[in-house]
Amino acid sequence: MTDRGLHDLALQIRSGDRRALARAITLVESRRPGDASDAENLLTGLLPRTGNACRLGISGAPGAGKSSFIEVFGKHLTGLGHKVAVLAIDPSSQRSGGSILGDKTRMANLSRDPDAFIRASPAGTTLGGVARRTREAMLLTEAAGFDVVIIETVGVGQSETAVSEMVDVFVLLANPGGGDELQGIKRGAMELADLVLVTKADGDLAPAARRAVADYRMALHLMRPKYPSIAPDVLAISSHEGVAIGETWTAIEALHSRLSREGHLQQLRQEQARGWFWSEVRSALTEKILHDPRSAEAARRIEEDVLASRVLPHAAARNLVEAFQHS
Ligand SMILES: Nc1nc2c(ncn2[C@@H]2O[C@H](COP(=O)(O)OP(=O)(O)OP(=O)(O)O)[C@@H](O)[C@H]2O)c(=O)[nH]1
Ligand SMILES: [Mg+2]
Repeated sequence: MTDRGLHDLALQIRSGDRRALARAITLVESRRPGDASDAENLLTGLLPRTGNACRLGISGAPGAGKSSFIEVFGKHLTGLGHKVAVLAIDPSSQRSGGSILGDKTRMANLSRDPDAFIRASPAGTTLGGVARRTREAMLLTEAAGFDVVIIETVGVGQSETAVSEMVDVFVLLANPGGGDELQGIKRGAMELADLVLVTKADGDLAPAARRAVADYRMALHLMRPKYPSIAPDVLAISSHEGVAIGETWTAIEALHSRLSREGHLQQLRQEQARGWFWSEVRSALTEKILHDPRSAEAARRIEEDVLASRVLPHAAARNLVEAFQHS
């Protein structure tokens, strides 16, 4: 893209143009060599305009009610005058076709709302790659003036951890099962949660949802708190009947401003930036090693030794780095 083209794109994004935003995210996601430097220049120029959103992670098992919740929650927020961006990460490529299709119908109202922006990440990429592109897409949405950015992920594999490492507040959605359901929720996901929402608290499921709230409170009570003196809240919600949607935002807003007031937010974002930086250092080094024919050949040999249990991975890594340094 020409300098002029990039400049215009940046201006359009800053004015909140959703089409320009979508184009910019496509640029960030592109694997074409020329696009990488365009994306970097664009992001660098927009960086001073980022960081002002409430960054929310929303996760939960397949079918927990994420899309239904984001639809009504997002509408609630735009009704309050917020601008809401939803970025969906689905790390399992087989599922995403169906899930994205489902989301289009489940988030029909929100996707038509001029104050909302919805984007699903392309499937079939590594989680690390998806995470980088999602972080960068988040920065773009912030530069475009979206003040609530929701990053949605299905609670499978490591995607919850990846999302929790790029947001301010991590919200876990749980089915109203309690008991056995509770066993099914990974402890790791619970430990990441700043807020647990028990979904589908309506009709026949309402009593179960109330019991589940008590179960989750108890379970969270027994866990190591994320912040000393801030206990994660548990609420029962219904997206179908609009129960506790407003309360959910009130709780998130209160937590976000408390984190900000007490300095936790700044510290959290600094730690995230540090983690991001070092993870990029690791991938840049890996890329350099694999681009150098001799090092790549050494890597292949050393990897074979590791697979055959002839060398410890730790020692093998050290050998490879030393071979690369001297190449
Ligand atoms: N009774 C009731 N059912 C709900 C509610 N919210 C969602 N559901 C139902 O639960 C099912 C799953 O809802 P989704 O919103 O698609 O859940 P999801 O977590 O996005 O699912 P995946 O995208 O497949 O991971 C659907 O059949 C919904 O109709 C609710 O508030 N009450
Ligand atoms: Mg969904």
